[in-house]
Amino acid sequence: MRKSIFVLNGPNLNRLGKREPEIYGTTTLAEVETMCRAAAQGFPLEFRQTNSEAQLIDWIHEAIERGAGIIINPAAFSFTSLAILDALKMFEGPIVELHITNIHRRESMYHNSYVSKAATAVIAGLGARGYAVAVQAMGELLGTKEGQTFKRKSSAA
Ligand code: DHK
Repeated sequence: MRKSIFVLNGPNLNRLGKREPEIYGTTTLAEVETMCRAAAQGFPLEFRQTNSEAQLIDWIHEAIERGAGIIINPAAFSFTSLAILDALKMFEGPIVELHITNIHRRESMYHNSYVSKAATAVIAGLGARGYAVAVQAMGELLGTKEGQTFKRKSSAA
């Protein structure tokens, strides 16, 4: 049985589509999930959202046990949570950090993501379609021999 790709979403993303549509667009999280499942190339997909930092950490721990790869939009926790960074450092598979917006072009409080220190790759600024790009890339990576034996090098920090 193939391990799952975990797509984890942080706070306020449950309101995607209604939340500052001029910034985050009008695509709802349910529509994003549909896009992810269409892009999953046969990989089982766990698609979840929470406003709780502790729940996000528990899901990362679950992925450590039964996940092949993690795609995570930590939302505001990107910039505040060492606890999420520490949890991600325990995950040995590929991690794609995803932001709908280009966080580097936004206000300065959005510029420094702790999560990037554990991420294999970062996608930011593609809008909701970035999720499908992330799932497609993760599926391709995991589908290769390299992906199947993927062991993230632990970061120096
Ligand atoms: C989503 C959020 O909720 C914000 O807190 C981040 C991120 C940006 C996004 O672009 O997906 O700053």
